[in-house]
Amino acid sequence: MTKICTLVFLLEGDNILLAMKKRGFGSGRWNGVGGKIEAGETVAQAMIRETQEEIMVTPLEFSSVGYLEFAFPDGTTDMAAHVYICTAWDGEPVETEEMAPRWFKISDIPYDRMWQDDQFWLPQVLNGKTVKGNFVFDKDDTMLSHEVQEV
Ligand code: 8OG
Repeated sequence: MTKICTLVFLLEGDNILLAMKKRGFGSGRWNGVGGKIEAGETVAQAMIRETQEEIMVTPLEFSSVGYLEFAFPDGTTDMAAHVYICTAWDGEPVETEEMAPRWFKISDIPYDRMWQDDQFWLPQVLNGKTVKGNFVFDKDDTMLSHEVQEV
């Protein structure tokens, strides 16, 4: 069984919003905002709901920029993420129990404190490309292989 999620990055000029995940899967890493798509939701509805829940912002203008699969053959559940870029929203990002948001310069993205796969696809996405990716991880969340295609 694969847990299908959303993942969105707010962009404003040369800046990208990342959020520190404070608890659960992926905690201690900077990432976009998102989570599991619930039954009965479209992907976009799930992306909007998760963004409201995690940083109290409502995405207004956004585009779909990728689909990523994360396999954990030795470990827990496989994951997949529909990736979005958001360029207009309602509200100001605020910290919640789940995430602490912070703006970064796109030139200073802290890839060493993010999931290891992000350096292989986020630069393309920020250059306007749409990507498909497949990544394999071990049980300690170390990336074993990566495959990224522009589509
Ligand atoms: O519901 P939960 O917070 O556990 O959802 C996990 C979030 O983490 C979801 O937005 C998808 C995202 N995610 C992974 N793996 C990876 C990854 O390797 N890189 C990035 N950037 N995000 C990931 O599940």
